[in-house]
Amino acid sequence: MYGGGNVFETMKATALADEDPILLAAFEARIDRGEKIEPTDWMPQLYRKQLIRMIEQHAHSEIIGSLPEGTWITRAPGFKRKLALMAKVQDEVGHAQLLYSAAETLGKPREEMITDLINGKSKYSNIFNYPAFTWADSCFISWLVDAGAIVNQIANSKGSYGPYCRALERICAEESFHLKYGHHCVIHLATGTKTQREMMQAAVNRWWAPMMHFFGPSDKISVHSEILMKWKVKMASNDECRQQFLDMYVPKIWELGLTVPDENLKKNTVTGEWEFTEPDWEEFKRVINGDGPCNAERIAVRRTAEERGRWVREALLAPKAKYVAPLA
Ligand code: FAQ
Repeated sequence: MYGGGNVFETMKATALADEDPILLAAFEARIDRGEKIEPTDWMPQLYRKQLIRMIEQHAHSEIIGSLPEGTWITRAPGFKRKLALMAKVQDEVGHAQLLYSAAETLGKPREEMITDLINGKSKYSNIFNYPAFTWADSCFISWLVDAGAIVNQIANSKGSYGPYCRALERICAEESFHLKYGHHCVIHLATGTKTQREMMQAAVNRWWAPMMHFFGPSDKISVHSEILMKWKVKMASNDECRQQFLDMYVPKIWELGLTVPDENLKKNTVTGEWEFTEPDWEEFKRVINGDGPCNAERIAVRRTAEERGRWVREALLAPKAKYVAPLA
């Protein structure tokens, strides 16, 4: 049972009332059989709208997500770390390109998506609105934020919309390298000098709350989960992903001698579920609605990049310039 409750029911009823019931039933039967829906297939407007919203937000998250780590490329400790981080950041931007292409198959032009991002109309992941103060913050992102992203994306790559699933498969393959790189960086710090260990612990302390928010609001209050899961766009709920992440990574964090800043965090041996302090959903709402520590900075950087790249886009789209022979 998801928290969208009445809001969701009203939205769904209004949006689906105009659809042809026979086409809708055939569409849902295809989804139930596990078939992929392709761009030229019939789909309800609500499916299209939800997919555009989710894929677009995902694309923005990749592109904005490259910023906190991107600032560490020149300061990463040593040539190998610089190279690896540069490749990772480049991959993240590439993921955004794949996702924008997948969203475009649903009819929203890329330019419009970018405009919505830089005008603050579209959301992107909460977690990239926090500052990466130290090298350890960058390592946390590379290991644990990528880990969280993989949990969600592996599940959704088995979903119903062909272009999104194919993009996710490729993205997950690359993210798994990021995860190994990030884990290696964290192991190095967590098993290093006292200063390195303290720096890593401070990063875990700073990033834990945003990481718990990362999987989205609890199922009780999630708005879109019900319809997205019914139509197999989301293959695991927000709480299921959060639980899977805790199950896979808390033991690994503890194994490194690091602690998690939540005294209520423990696995209930009877239910097998992790128990934790309820995340602060008011802070989450503030951050995703533009009022986090770095929202303004992130959008400003993106806006500048758009403006600086304008001449390249215009040159590529301009009719071929006339060749003028150089003077003899
Ligand atoms: N941040 O009803 P729900 C990455 C919004 S990729 C911001 O539960 P839904 C790679 C939600 O949009 C990370 N907003 O929503 C990387 C909705 O607002 P709306 C991104 C959030 O869609 C790693 C409202 O709250 N991954 O990290 C968040 O069913 C390292 C109600 O929520 C994806 O995008 C949030 N965390 O579930 C890059 C995966 N959570 O639109 C660089 C695909 C919720 O009504 C470095 N997306 N909201 O105004 C999804 O799986 C889903 O969209 C969820 C949210 C699970 C994120």
